[in-house]
Amino acid sequence: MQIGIIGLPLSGKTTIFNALTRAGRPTGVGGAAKLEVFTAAVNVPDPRVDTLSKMFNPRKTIYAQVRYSDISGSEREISAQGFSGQLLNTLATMDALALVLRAFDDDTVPHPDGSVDPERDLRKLESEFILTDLVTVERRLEKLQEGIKKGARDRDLLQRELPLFEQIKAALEAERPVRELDFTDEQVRALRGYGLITLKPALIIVNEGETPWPTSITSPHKRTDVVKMKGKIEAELAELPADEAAAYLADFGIDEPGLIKAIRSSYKLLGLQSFFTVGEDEVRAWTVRAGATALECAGAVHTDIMKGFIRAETVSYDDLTRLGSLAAARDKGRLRLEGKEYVAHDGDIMHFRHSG
Ligand SMILES: Nc1nc2c(ncn2[C@@H]2O[C@H](COP(=O)(O)OP(=O)(O)OP(=O)(O)O)[C@@H](O)[C@H]2O)c(=O)[nH]1
Ligand SMILES: [Mg+2]
Repeated sequence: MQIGIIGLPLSGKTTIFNALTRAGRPTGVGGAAKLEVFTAAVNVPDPRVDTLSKMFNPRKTIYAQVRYSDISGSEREISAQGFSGQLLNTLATMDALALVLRAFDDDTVPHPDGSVDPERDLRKLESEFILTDLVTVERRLEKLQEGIKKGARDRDLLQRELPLFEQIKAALEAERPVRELDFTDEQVRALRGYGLITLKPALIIVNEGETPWPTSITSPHKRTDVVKMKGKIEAELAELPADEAAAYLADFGIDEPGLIKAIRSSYKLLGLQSFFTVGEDEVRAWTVRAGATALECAGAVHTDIMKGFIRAETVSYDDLTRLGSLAAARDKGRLRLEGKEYVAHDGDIMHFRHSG
């Protein structure tokens, strides 16, 4: 899972990136001359993995990972001339976007728009994204119409795509991001290659600085979420060992580190869940889409396991931790043998029996 951090100049993108990844990148540059992307991977904190690791005492404990990219130098493009192909290509590779909004007042940090106004900044960002998508969609519509007129060989397919892109165009013209529309699976597949920015789930990060900033920004849609962070403080705390940092949170009025809030929210936005594999060698978290079948889970581990799939020995996290061991879970009949079509639950512990 890769999340692109984007926002207006000096909104605190790099500060938030540091708070999320402990990357310690220099901040406060403002208006980098060219597009630069820094990516860092972080372990997804999951107390269930910690508990399983204590239980099995494995040689290795492997957490799921999320990658964040600090996309800097995009501001001129956001503010003015439209997006470059390079920026569009970068955004296209992201699974979701984190939009950082400045909601801190600080005389030492110049404000390009004169005052702090996260609502205005969000509208500005969204309308730039919408305009960019509109260009993409209009270009596609022209191609579709041309292909249909010329009697192209895939004419039927083009005919089916036409109303889809017309619907999207109408939404964009009404200033609605594409993520707010509902699509069938087939439509989602059809849209995949176009890199529509406003189709990507959006995690809005309100960077509220040291004091809470009242804001009316809410999550209007299932593919949008809002998280508040105290960027500067959290970036500083990220430099400390985890237990020390935890001790300071309450002092700063932080109920939960942004790192955890952002990751939880990203899983929800992207419709993801976890399952675990356990053993003496390794306890490991895996990420799959919510509603994944046992066969898809097997595929996440290895394609060979998927191909030779026989059964998935499955026990829920709650049952396993309540009963204390796999043997006890088996005795109590809580360790089930599931087939390919079984729909995995978040937190299932799975062991795949396979041939080959
Ligand atoms: N007081 C305060 N200052 C902050 C906060 N977050 C960021 N800043 C400051 O704002 C300035 C810009 O922060 P950056 O994280 O570099 O912002 P950016 O969006 O990455 O900036 P560019 O990439 O240069 O456009 C720095 O001086 C930060 O220390 C905050 O929560 N409170
Ligand atoms: Mg920056």
